[in-house]
Amino acid sequence: MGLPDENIHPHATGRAATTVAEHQEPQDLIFYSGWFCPYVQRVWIVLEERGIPYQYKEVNPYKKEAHFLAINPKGLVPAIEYKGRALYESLTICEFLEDAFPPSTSSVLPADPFDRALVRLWTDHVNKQVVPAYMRLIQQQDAQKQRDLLAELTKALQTLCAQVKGPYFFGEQFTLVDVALAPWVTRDWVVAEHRGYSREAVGAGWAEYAARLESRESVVKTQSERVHFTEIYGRYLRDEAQSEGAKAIRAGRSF
Ligand SMILES: N[C@@H](CCC(=O)N[C@@H](CS)C(=O)NCC(=O)O)C(=O)O
Repeated sequence: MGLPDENIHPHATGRAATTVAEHQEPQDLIFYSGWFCPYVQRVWIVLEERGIPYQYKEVNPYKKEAHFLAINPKGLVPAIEYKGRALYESLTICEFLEDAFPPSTSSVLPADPFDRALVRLWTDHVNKQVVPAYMRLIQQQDAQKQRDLLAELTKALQTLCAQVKGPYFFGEQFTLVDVALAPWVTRDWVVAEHRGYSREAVGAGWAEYAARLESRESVVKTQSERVHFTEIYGRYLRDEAQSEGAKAIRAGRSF
């Protein structure tokens, strides 16, 4: 029998399903996606923000199918194929899209080199401080360790919160910092419902900033229905904490 992860809902739902349906035609850029994956959503947000033509292909990365391992030897989504060449790692792909499709009307990096560097600096903070704290908080079963991780996550977000210029992180422009963070903001209800997280506890203006990210059109268009996330996260949170899937996650597999 395979891992339960192989049995996740097979395709996007809600607004994301409409977006998938609009991107079935062959294009130079093929986007290998898993509808549920926050790293995938980063790339998807950039594709939608920038209006880049792409063909959507759904992959279940837990199946480790040969055709997909040929695209990404790590077997992780997201991945892309552009004119026959493959690339993976969410932020690397986002940067590639910026370089390969030079900004005409929209861009997720500022024009000024110093500002670009600052955006990369804060994107790194999201990736190295916020995301690991969030992921470990969901997986942790021990109550005291959960409290410690909640404090760690809140602190990492407070550091960001203090820098938000508004309406977006870097001001008027919706940048890679917002892109890198948005998928975890749209999923923070999981830690709010099960781990005591509160947007208000992060600091003044955070709840408003989070709501702004959540309602950004590119974020809305790439979001599936909550019920199907509950199926996935539920097994790490409560009764199924001892399931094979949960053990695999704790053993280092990512989701
Ligand atoms: N660092 C990678 C992480 C990608 C990742 O962990 N994707 C998960 C789904 S959310 C995956 O493909 N997991 C399959 C596995 O662990 O076997 C990125 O930023 O793209």
